[in-house]
Amino acid sequence: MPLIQTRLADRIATIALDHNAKRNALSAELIAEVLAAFDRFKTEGARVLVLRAATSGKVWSAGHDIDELPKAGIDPLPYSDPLEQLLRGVKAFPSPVIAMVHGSVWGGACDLIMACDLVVGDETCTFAVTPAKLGVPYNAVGFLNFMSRLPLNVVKEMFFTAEPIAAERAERVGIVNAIVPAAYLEARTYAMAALIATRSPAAIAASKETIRILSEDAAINPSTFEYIQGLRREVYFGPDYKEGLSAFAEKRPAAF
Ligand code: LCV
Repeated sequence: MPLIQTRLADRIATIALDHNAKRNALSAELIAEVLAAFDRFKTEGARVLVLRAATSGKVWSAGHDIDELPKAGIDPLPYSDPLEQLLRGVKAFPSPVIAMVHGSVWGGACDLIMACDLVVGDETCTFAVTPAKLGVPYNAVGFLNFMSRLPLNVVKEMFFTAEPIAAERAERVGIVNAIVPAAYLEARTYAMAALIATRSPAAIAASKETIRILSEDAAINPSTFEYIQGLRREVYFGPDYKEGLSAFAEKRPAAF
């Protein structure tokens, strides 16, 4: 059974996450299907892409598939990680990617939201970043995704508390472009998509890539990078990451 649904109509592509049994966890298998759909839609000339959940359940996506996180002692978010590949795929897709959000968004799925170009949510959407719950040392690019979008104090609140930010505040701090009533979420999202689809795809593709390059331009010298990697290594070799994974597997709160 496919883990996503896809559609292309009026030059608007849709990818719908459809693995509710695992709350649309971003597994390697689901991500491979999404990346293949990106390639297909790029070939078919999609002018805009809507990324959504297939059903209007409580959860948009539960984030990284925790069962696929390496056990302790290995970097849990390497460059080659499927989730990191997905984030790069969204940014590299030549047309705007609009996240349409109903329900809760967790962990790496928040990073996915940050990688999307536009976000439209309804009153049910919430956003929780969870490395501190799992003892995961987040990665530099991931932090930059949040830092280039949100005020630093909001980034720190999200990463230090791991608490969900609800719809009204998510709009106020800038996680989402607009919050609309659930009944109008689809119409509002696809109206925005239809408008974008009438604009110059060449100009938009150049704009999207230019903004990506400028927003990711963070000068850092090799010794600083190695220092950051050392900070992360202490965490994924340490007791917290082990406890975070065990707590999730045993369905109990972590005791750090
Ligand atoms: C695998 C899952 C998951 C899941 N993976 O349903 O950002 S970082 O650094 O932390 C990064 C590493 C990351 O993204 O980590 C993942 C962060 N995600 C979370 O912390 C969310 C974990 N999930 C939950 O808190 C709950 O599942 C939510 C609140 C999303 C939904 O709760 P609900 O009661 O509706 P269940 O918890 O019963 O989950 C249904 C099934 O999906 C699995 C979960 O193990 C369960 O499987 P079983 O039916 O086999 O027990 N599942 C949920 N999330 N991220 N598997």
